[in-house]
Amino acid sequence: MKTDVAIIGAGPAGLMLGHLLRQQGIGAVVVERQSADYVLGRIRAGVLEQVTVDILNELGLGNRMKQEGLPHEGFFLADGERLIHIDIAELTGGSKVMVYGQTEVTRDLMDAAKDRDLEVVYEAKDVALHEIDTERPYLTYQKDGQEHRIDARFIAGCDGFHGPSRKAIPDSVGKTFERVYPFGWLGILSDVPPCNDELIYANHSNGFALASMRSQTRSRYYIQVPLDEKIENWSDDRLWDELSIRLGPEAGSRITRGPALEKSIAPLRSFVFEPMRYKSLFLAGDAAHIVPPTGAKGLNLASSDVAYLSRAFVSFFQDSKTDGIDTYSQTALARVWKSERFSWSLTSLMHRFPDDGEFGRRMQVSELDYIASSRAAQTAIAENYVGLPL
Ligand code: FAS
Ligand code: PHB
Repeated sequence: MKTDVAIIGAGPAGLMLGHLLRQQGIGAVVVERQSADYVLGRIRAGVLEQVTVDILNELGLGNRMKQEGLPHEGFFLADGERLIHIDIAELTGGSKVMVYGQTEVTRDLMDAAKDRDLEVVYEAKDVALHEIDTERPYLTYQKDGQEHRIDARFIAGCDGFHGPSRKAIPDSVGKTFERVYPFGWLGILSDVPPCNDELIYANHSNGFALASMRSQTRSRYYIQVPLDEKIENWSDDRLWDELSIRLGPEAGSRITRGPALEKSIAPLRSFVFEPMRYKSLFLAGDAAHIVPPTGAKGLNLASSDVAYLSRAFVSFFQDSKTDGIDTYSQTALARVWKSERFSWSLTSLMHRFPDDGEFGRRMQVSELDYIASSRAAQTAIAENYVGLPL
C-alpha cells in the first residue's frame, strides 16, 4: 500500500491527524495495535480545551459534543476546609472548557473515519518503522497471519508513551526530560450525579482528590495513592469514604455513592522527548510528552500537536513548502513546555509529597490562601487551565 502519511496509533492524536489530512485530500492510513473496543475502553481525559473543541468542530464532528458536553466556566480549588472558585470565564474574557470524555471524542472520530475515507487498521501487530532517515520511509505490520507494508512520504508517531516511534529515533539525536511523581491517581467512574456543578481539585492533609464528571448522571473521581498501592486494597465504600473526607465537608456531604463502572490506578509523570521530528518521522501526543493529569492537558496537547502538524503537512503536499515541517518540533515544544510547567506546578501545589513534611504543607496552604485573595494569581491559573493560544 502507498500513502502520503502513515500514522501509528488510533488514539486521539492519530485519529485527529488522520481526519485533518483526509479533509484536505491528503493520503493517510492509521495502524493501531489494539481493537477499536479496547481503545474505547480506556477511561482517560475528561476536560477539553478550546483547541480540541475547535478541531472537532472544524472536522464537522462537534454535534454530539455540543449536545452532550458540559461547557464549564470555572472550577474549584480546595484546601480541606474551604472551596476557592476560579472563575475562568470572568478572568479570561469569556474562555471556557468543555467537559466531554476522551472516550466520546475517540468514538466520534472512529465513527466518522469511513465517511472521511480514512482507513484505520486495527489489531495491527508488530508495527515496525523502516528507513525513517530517507524520503521513502515505510511501515510493516502483521495482521491475519500476513506481513503488510505501507510506503509513505512521512510517518506520524501517534503511538503513545509505550509505542515504537520515539524509540526509532537514534539515541544520539533524542533527549528526554522526566520527573516521576511519588504517587499515582486511583480513579473511579460511577453512574451517580456529580457532587458539584464544577470540578473540584482538593489538597487535603490526607492527600489530593478530584471531583470530575462525564455528564449530569455519571461522575469521575480520583484520589492520590502511594505508588505501590494495590487496587484490591480499595473497596468502593473505602474510596467513597476517603473522597468524602478529602473533598471537604461542603462537597463531601453532597457525594452520591454507587458501584464502580471502572476503577484503576495510573502513575503520574512529567516527560518530554526532544526533538519531535527526526527526518521523515514526526511525533505527536503522548509519544513525545506526558503530563500529570492535574492540569487536564494530556489530550489537549495531543490536539495542539496535530493542529500544528496537519498544517505543516498540508503546506508541504499542497504548496511544496517545507517551513511548516521544518519548524514543527520547535513550535509544538514551545506549547508543550508551557503545559508541562502548569501541570507540574498544579501537581506540586495540590498533592502531598512524602518528603515535604509540615513546612511543605504550610507552603501549600499558604499559596492556596494567597490564590484565594489574589485576582492576579487566579488569572494566571485560569489562562493556563483554559489553554494557551496556539
Ligand atoms: P494514546 O496513548 O491515547 O494513543 C496511542 C495509541 O497508539 C493507542 O491506541 C495505542 O494502542 C497505540 N499503540 C501503541 N503502541 C502501538 C504499536 N506498537 N503499534 C500500533 N499502535 C500502537 N489526560 C488528561 O487530560 N486527563 C486525564 O485524566 C488523563 N488520564 C489518563 C489516564 C491514563 C491511565 C493515561 C495512560 C493517560 C491519561 N491522560 C489524561 C492522558 C491521555 O488522555 C493522553 O494525553 C491521550 O490519550 C493522548 O493521546 P495520544 O497521544 O493519541 O496517545
Ligand atoms: C477527568 O474527568 O478524568 C479529569 C478532569 C480533569 C483533570 C483530570 C482528569 O485535570
